[in-house]
Amino acid sequence: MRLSRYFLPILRETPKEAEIVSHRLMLRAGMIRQEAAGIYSWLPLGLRVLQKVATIVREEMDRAGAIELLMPTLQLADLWRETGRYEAYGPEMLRIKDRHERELLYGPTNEDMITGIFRAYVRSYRDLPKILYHIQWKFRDEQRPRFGVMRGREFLMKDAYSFDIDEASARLSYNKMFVAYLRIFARMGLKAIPMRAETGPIGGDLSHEFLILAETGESAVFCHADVLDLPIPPENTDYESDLLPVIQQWTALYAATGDVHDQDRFERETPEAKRIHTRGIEVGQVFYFGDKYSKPMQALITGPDGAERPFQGGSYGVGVSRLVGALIEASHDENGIIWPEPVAPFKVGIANLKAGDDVTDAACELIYDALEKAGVDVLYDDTDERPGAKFAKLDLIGLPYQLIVGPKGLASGTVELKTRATGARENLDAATAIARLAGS
Ligand code: 5CA
Repeated sequence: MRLSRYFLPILRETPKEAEIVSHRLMLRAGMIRQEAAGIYSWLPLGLRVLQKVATIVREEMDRAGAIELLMPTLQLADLWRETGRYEAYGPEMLRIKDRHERELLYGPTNEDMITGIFRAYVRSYRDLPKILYHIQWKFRDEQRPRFGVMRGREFLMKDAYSFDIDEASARLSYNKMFVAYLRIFARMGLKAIPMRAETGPIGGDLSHEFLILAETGESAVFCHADVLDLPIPPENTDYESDLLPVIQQWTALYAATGDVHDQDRFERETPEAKRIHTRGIEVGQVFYFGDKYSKPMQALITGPDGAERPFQGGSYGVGVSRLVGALIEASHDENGIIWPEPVAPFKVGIANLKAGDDVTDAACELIYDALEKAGVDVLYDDTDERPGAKFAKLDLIGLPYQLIVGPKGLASGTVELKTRATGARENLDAATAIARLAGS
């Protein structure tokens, strides 16, 4: 992409309304624009990150055997009346009427709808287990939308739902999602810790929240330091094998959010030097809730014994849009964002230090073409801004690499490759720089 043709509205001023660094940087870097409280447009740069996050989530869900579908954002109120949640959900639910005075709502979650879908088609234990998921916008009329996309009113969620014949089998589905979550966050370069959690309005008796540690997080967290260094299940994990040892390893050490924290137990189980008490950002949550929805909705499955029973369910959410903010909270410096490579909007930015100079332009074009052909996501700053402004912009938007191309270097046959995270700079000939960027 050529910057001269791109849409990257960088803000010079630090927006006053933004309280935390990720919100400030997302606004300044031209990633999002607020349309109403807690409601954002995703500008091109932000959208690229959102899509990369969603792709990682999708790949790991598919790997774990979950199946993607897409449910609508608008739902009939009658569906929610079947489970009693229409009344129970309260003012967080956005209620809407269509032209026929039919009551609708903008979905804050989809347990009721997916149960309706399942009920319509699946009758036999032979069709189980199943895990279905979608990546769809949700609306929750939060009392205090804040921190940009971290606590929005409209936000993108991946929500998965599991269907099993009995509790033992449902726990296997829960474990699959648990393992998939460990992989999802690790692939983005995040250390997300599963913690025992409250179940809230989703219900159920078994739940873990996945949190990344950050001072700006909204939840108090307490955990054993060693949980930060546990191994992530590998890509070739067999999701049909026994995953319990992984779950046990990850749940053996103390880790709890403030809501369920037990100080005595924490002190008993964790040596003082290992006690971490900080704040965290919830990036995902998994629930096992049994027949909470299938029973009132009469979503019945015939078991091997011929008897009908409600299926055993669980639901599994990932805050896809929240993750974009959380990633920045976890990775930035005073100059801007530092994207981990798997979620970076572009892998490399080329800075042409003397646009209009034939030799420099030609070298940049050559490098740009070669990188595009090699399939590298590249942003080429071909504008005639002065070098200092170009460097500041590239630092702000946080691409993992910068390729700095100017007449001086070219005279001695080199370009400069800067690594954003470390600030390391190397002078290389263009071919080596291209090979390096195309290779890793
Ligand atoms: N139905 C279940 C799981 S499928 C559910 O709704 N779970 S949840 O309420 O925990 O939400 C799932 C994830 O969405 C959370 O872990 C969080 O990362 C994200 N999330 C929740 N509320 C918001 C919000 N207001 N803004 C941005 N992300 C949110």
